[in-house]
Amino acid sequence: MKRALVTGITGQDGRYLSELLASKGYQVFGLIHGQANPKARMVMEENPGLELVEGDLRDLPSLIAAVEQVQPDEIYNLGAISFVQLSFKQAELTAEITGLGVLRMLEAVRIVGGTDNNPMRFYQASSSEMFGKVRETPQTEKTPFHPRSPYGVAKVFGHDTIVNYRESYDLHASSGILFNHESERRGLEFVTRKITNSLARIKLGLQEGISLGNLDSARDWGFAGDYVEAMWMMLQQESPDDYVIATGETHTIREFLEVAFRIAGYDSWESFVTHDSRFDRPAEVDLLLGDSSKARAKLGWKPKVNFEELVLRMYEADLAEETDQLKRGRR
Ligand code: GDR
Repeated sequence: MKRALVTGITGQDGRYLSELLASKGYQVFGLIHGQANPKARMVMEENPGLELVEGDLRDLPSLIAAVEQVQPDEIYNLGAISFVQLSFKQAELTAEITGLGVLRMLEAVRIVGGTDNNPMRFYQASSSEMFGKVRETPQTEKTPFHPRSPYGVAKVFGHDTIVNYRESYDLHASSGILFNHESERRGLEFVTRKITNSLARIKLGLQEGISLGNLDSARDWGFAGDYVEAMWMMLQQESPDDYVIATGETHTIREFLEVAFRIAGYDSWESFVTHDSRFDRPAEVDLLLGDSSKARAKLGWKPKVNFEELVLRMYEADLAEETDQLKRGRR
């Protein structure tokens, strides 16, 4: 039975990935910090075979102990402060966890090691935010980075550290440069879920409108469930490498609003949306569009859920959830 250690197990991707790995027969271990982490119970209920291990990406000894205890075949480093806007307010903490956390995990792997015949394989969650003020469109593995937030800067540090450890110590360490990936499990602070959840509440008469920031930025949005498959595929390769994971389609926030409101049965969205400068960012990433030809050719990966289907499934899940809460008198 293969053993996988996943950091960020309570996040959207950690939850999809642990289900995928369990379905493939892995014993999955989730790194978790904090004694009374409220999300621990949720992930245990979703994935009863999961085992939780104490550890904190800020604390190398705890990571060494976790890797030593679990002896994983594969490590997926998904743990991060992942909300770009928050990273402007907590820049140092973001560098500490999203950036240095990668270095610490790699050090733990290097120190504990695997056997020569079975070295531990490492996946790093790199991000399209690294492209920031994009130098070319579409973006590929070769496009230079120009991050626009403390989060993006920290991810570039993590990404470069993966390359350096791969070259220095011959580690089987791969990076997935994942473009935005969403689902009904997305946190409510991210724009897609904020829109679908607010829209469901508007439909049920629980909310009047939505306050948003910049509507003109464009993102290459895919479905998170498809993207965790790419993570696993990368670690099944003979050699480690970096891969862009994206749909190859880009849409503005406006277009997301248009599709979502149309699905919900409205003719237009404009009268429901107001601008709130609190959601504007000091520096913005205007346009992301990924070219995932390498992953498609080498891994045989391709996205299964398209943009419209993604918006629909998120809206329907939010409508069902809000309706249920309403019936139970919780709204
Ligand atoms: P992003 O995702 O920053 O691309 O990073 P997010 O959904 O937060 O923002 C997308 C775009 O929407 C604009 N926007 C708003 N964003 C939020 N959150 N709230 C608003 O009210 C709002 N109004 C407009 C933003 O300015 C931005 O242009 C995500 C994260 O998951 C990262 O961790 C990950 O690495 C990248 O995707 C790929």
